[in-house]
Amino acid sequence: LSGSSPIIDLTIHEHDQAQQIIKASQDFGYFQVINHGISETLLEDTVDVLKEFFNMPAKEKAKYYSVDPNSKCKLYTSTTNYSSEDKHYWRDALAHHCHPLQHCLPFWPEKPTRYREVISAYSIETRKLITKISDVIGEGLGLEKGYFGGELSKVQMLLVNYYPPCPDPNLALGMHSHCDPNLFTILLQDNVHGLQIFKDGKWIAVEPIPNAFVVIIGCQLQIISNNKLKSVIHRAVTNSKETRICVGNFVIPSSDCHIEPASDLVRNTTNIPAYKPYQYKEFLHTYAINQGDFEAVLQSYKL
Ligand code: AKG
Repeated sequence: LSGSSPIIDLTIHEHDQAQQIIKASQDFGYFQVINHGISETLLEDTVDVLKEFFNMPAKEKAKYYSVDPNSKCKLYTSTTNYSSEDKHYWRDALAHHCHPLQHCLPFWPEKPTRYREVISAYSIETRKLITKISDVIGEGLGLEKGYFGGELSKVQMLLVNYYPPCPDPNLALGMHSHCDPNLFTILLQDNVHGLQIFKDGKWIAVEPIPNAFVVIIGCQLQIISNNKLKSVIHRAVTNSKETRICVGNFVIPSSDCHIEPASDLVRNTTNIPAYKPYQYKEFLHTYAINQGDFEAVLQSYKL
C-alpha cells in the first residue's frame, strides 16, 4: 500500500512541489511531506514529552480533564461528547492552541517539566512548515502569495491523540470516520499503523514514514479551491499490542472569517462558484449538527 501513498520531498524545486501537492490533493486528499527541515531530534523530543504526559499518574493529569469548549487546555477520553455519544472511541486526547505562543503557553501543562520548552519549539517550527505548505498550495492553485495567511490560518491547535493498546480492535475504533472541518491538518504519527483514508470505496492504511508529516486537506480548502482539492475522509483503527500517538496540528480560520471559493478560481463561465459564502463559525455549527457527515455538511453550502 505504501506505493500508493503520495510523498512530497520539500527540497525539490517549488514549482514541482506545487504540482505534486495539487495532484496528490486532488487524487487522494492527503499527502506526506519529507525533508521538511524540522529536526529529527525535535520530533523525537515532541513525541517523547507527549508520551510522558499521558503516562503521568491520573492525579497529575486531573486538572486538565475538561470537555468545556471554552477551556484553553482540554484532556478527554473518546470525544468531547462522551456523555452523549452513541459509541465511545479507544482514545485519549489533549488539545490546546499554540499560536500566538505567548498568549497560549500559560494554559499548557506544566508537567512533564520539559513540556512547555519542547512544545514551544515544536509549535514554532510547525507554524513555519504550515506557512510553507500554505504558500505552495496557493502557488499550485494560482493564487497570490500569502493568500492563506491572515484570517484563514489564524488559529493553530495542537490535538494529541493517544491510543493505548485495545484488547479487541474489532470492537473499537481509535477515531471515527470524519473529514477535517478546518483548512488543513498536519499529523505527526509515530511508527505504529492506525491512520486510514477512505478512497474508491475502501479504507487504505497511511503508512507511517519516520519523521514525515501527513497533510490532510480539510473542508475549507475543498471549498476555497472550488472542488479542485478534495477533503479526505479518514479514521484511526486500534491495535492490541502497541500504544500509538498521533500529534495533530490544525490550521483553522478565525471564527468570523469570511469564506467562499477564491475569486481568481471562479472568474469565467466554465468555473462558476460551487459554494455560497459563509462565516467559518456558521460552518462549524453545521458540521457539529451533522456530526461530521461530510456530504451533508457540504450540501448545505452548495450552490
Ligand atoms: C485527527 O486528529 O483528526 C485525526 O484524524 C487523527 C488520526 C490518527 O490518529 O491518525
